[in-house]
Amino acid sequence: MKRDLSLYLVTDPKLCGERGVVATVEAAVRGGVSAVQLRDKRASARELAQLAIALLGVLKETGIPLLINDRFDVALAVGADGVHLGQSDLAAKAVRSLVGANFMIGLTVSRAEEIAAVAALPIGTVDYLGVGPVFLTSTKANALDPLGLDAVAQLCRSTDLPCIGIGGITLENAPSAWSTGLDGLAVVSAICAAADPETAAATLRGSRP
Ligand code: TZP
Ligand code: MG
Repeated sequence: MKRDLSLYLVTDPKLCGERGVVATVEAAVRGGVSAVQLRDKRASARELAQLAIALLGVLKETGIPLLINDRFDVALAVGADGVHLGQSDLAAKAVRSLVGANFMIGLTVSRAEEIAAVAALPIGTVDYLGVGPVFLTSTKANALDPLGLDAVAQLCRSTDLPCIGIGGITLENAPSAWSTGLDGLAVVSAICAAADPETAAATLRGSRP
């Protein structure tokens, strides 16, 4: 099934604050996010699974996919829709050999060489690319330098896979991020740290030209 990844929320427990991840996702869904990734670098596998099960409850019957950052084992264990891998995680090819064709695999890329490596894989290994950081971000520890709009546009043009931009995307700069040809925008703080995540999501939703 082809999924809509055009407004992709990545959760952060700290930025969601007292409201919590589940209530933030509920609000963001009302505002129009089309995909959710559970990302919690500090959680144990069991904690991640528990939170994932709660989020699957929120997303049930919405058609909005839930992806798990890093941990395809957790994603499989709870029946989530996919995993988002970084360049240091298990190789997408190895993960694909262990999951079905309907299980989504996303991969973060920041350089032309990383896209070339994906292009060399069997078709269907990777479903979409997370491209970034687009702009400067303080959300991710040890984030690379921002790519900037021209480099993002160039990376997008070099692949047929859907490209989802991430890193420093805000309500204000979202239109310029769209101008690169990205297929979707992924945000953490723009929604998780917003006083009103529903309105933030709706504003981002409306930013697409
Ligand atoms: N990967 C690249 S940048 C980033 C991740 C997870 C963090 C993006 O967070 P924000 O708050 O949307 O800049
Ligand atoms: Mg990772």
